[in-house]
Amino acid sequence: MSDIKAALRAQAIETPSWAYGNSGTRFKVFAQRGVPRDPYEKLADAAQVHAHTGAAPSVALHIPWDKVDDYADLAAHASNLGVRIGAINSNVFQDDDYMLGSVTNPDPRVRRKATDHLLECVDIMDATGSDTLKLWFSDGTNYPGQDDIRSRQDRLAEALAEVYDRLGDDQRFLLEYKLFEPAFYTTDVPDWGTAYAHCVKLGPKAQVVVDTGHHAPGTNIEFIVAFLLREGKLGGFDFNSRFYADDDLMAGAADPFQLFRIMFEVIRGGGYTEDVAFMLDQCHNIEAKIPGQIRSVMNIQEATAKALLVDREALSAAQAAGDVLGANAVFMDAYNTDVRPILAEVRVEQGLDPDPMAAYARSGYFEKIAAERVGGNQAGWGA
Ligand code: LRH
Ligand code: MN
Ligand code: MN
Repeated sequence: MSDIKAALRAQAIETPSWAYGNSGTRFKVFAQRGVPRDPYEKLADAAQVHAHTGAAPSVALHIPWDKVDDYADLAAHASNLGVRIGAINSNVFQDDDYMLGSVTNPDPRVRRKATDHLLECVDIMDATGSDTLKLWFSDGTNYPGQDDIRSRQDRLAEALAEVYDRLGDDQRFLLEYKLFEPAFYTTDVPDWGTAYAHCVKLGPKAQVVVDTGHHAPGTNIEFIVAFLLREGKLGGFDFNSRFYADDDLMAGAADPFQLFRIMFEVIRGGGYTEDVAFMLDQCHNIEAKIPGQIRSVMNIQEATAKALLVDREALSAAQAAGDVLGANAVFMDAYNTDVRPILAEVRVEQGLDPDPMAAYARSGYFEKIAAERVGGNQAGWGA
């Protein structure tokens, strides 16, 4: 049990700056009280999640949503708040120029502009001390014949190679795939196989990131995790949950069993190290944002605790014996364990409140930001 507690104490879950801003769907962005007015305030909110969970020490930025004049100053601000800057997420999807694609656009001028943005993100990594660049491309086509599928792969490869060459020794990029949206016919990086093939060609500093909301319904995500880990190509996760498409709901809310199965494969595959980044990529459209992040962190901790509880020896023995029901029972025993008491103990041992949700609610932080931040409604999807 002490091993499990140590493993839980070591877990770090990165929260995204954009989770703290107003968000919504294309139908409506609902403004909430107290939302941050700038990246500095987003970091302050993220620091609250870390203060109450002890498990969210880094914050992902999204550029240009989090554009500031002085990134070193932003990193110093993070450090004063007890957190640090995590992955830098590029954004080549919100500019009129990108209507027909960014790095895969048929127009070389647009491709240059997009690649320059990615290179600028590496500059921001240098300035903030971030070691991870996250690349997601909305590129694709809507109609058969619209553009040449294969040429678009060539253009993608060319841009990725340029960014790869710009990375420092201790930096890496994670290539994110997504089945569809905003493109509806072809997507240039639609699946893990496409991302994997590009990353293999580039080398060890290119890895795949699995956003749990980016697959066709019914996809066995834990298989993808097992496969990528076995190949040394799993760089991290964008955790969120979904009922239909890329819903960006709280991790572990829609399918906690799937999250457990994923965490089991991470642990089984030797990926429970700082080399595999656990990041949240969520929007809190109707729920309060800071508690929404706290709940998500706790859901991941619970799935992790259950995965750590799997009796691996008993499981291997049952598997070797071909004992189908026995193996499944070992697995389910772990999943059906109530791990909330162990996690509460771990928190108390770390000097934290055993109940982060209640501790945050009692802290008065929300009342303070609601009074102070009048007029704050930008950030993320609401920008
Ligand atoms: C794309 C995505 C990607 C973006 C984020 C805001 O759907 O998952 O990670 O950067 O959403
Ligand atoms: Mn994502
Ligand atoms: Mn997404």
